[in-house]
Amino acid sequence: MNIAEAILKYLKETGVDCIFGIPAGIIGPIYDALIDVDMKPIITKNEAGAAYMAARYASTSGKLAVCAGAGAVGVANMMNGIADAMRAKAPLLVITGYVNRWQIGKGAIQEMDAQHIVRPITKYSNTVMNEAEVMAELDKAVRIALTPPFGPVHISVPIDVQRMEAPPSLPAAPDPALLQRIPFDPAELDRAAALLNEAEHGLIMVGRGGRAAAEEIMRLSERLQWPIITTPSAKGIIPADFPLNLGNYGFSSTDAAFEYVNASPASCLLILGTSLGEASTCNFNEALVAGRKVIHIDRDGKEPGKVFKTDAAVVADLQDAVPYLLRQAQPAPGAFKKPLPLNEPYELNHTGLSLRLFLEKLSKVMPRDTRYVCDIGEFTNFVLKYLEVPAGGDFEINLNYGAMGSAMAGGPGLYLADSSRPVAVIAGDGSFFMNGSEVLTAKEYKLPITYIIINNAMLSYVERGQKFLYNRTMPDYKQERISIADMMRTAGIRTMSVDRLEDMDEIPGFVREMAGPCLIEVNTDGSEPAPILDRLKALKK
Ligand SMILES: Cc1ncc(C[n+]2csc(CCOP(=O)(O)OP(=O)(O)O)c2C)c(N)n1
Ligand SMILES: [Mg+2]
Repeated sequence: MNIAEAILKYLKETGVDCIFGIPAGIIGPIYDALIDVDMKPIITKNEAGAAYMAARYASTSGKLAVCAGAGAVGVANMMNGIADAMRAKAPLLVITGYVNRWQIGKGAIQEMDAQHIVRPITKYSNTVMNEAEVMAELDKAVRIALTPPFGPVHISVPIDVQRMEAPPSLPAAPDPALLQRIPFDPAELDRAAALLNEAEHGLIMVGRGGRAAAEEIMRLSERLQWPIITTPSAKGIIPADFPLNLGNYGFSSTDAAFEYVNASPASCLLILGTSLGEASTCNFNEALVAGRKVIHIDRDGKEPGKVFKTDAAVVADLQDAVPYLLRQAQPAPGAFKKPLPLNEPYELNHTGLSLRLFLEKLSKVMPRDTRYVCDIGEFTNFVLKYLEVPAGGDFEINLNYGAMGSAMAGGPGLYLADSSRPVAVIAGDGSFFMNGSEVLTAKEYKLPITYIIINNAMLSYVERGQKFLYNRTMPDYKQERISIADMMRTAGIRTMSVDRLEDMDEIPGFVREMAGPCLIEVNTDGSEPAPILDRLKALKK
């Protein structure tokens, strides 16, 4: 067995079931060895797509995702996806090939120092020159990726090393469940419980870390009668119709969430599983915590206290911490009354199709258990505020990194990690033109993903943003309208167009029994004012 084969054998034993990437000469032995193992190669159209797919695969499942490509040209294309995985705390292993050891320094084709280029956006990055050390280095990198806080790791292996005979004994594959256990301090949790019981009114803020303990969080919310607000990354964790869910807070808050944070008697804030990034805090606005006792529980010890001062900081897994609090929490005497609807009524203040009304209707025409993956653009503000994700569904976005095109390419990653529920990508025309070629990867592998493309024929976020910030814009942000549905139809993708809300009634039939991806083009004229002021005001600060 050569080293390339040994690497794949080890990964297979670790539970890896697919590898994302594009082959190249210097990673050839690994792609050759892939033919003989039971692991699905996902050959994307661009390594950027491979890295985003792997990032979404890992960020939604917590499973190790693997991306393999050329050390120079391949890893340069992967950069955005690796950085995305870093901000999403997603366990991603990047394996790149390097030139032969004897060629180093001579100017070989595709010679580039990938190790140091990706170092700041990984938890670990190394080039393994000594064949005796490859497997131990691989094992070390994988364990680092799978130890909370998860993150991307990289190893680079010269092509001649990949071809050499592997040592007879290989490291034992890690047990991810064991690596993920976090011991917690019950005394800190007791302090947190005391603070909960002292406060008459309170508020629970749930971040993406809450995904693992959603049921228990809802039981705690019911026991205390404290409403829940969710960060953009946690959208979909608590069903929209849960009687204590006030919806999204931070970037494009619902009106109800904003109101409760800014004008409620809540004297205690329980923060669960969020890094409190700019997008979750209205640009680190103290309004969230002002005059309140603050409890922050996260499994990443760097988070509690990083942004806001805490009265109790607990480093623990929410699956342990929330049931513990639930056992100690006193039931509330009164009942919280959720204000409905969560947002001010719609007013016609634009021409063309309303994106708000489209999104308010979307979850009623899509399968209830759809997992939405949202890209980055002005439409994102509408999605966060107005899309309601019902019980059984889910939502995924990486707003902390905020890369356009991340969901266009990332959608297949979600489906490959868990094919039990449908996946729908929501993206703009700009995001489509950036990474839309990965729709064809979904076609190649017959992945039944619904791409919902909001086509306003412009980069609306920059068009509106530049106008707001600098009082002028340039015509180049607007583009001649191109029918994305026509383009994709030529490539053999099933498409439909939505020009009026009534067209949406065809969606249930259109997305039934899919044998591959389909695309719904939503044509708007971009004139509807978006709830975008938070982000723009933050840029002005
Ligand atoms: C990779 C990347 N480049 C640039 C940006 C800055 N940016 C944010 S949104 C946006 C425009 C997005 O256009 P589109 O997808 O059409 O959505 P719209 O804003 O029109 O709703 C740009 C350029 C970014 N976030 N990511
Ligand atoms: Mg656009």
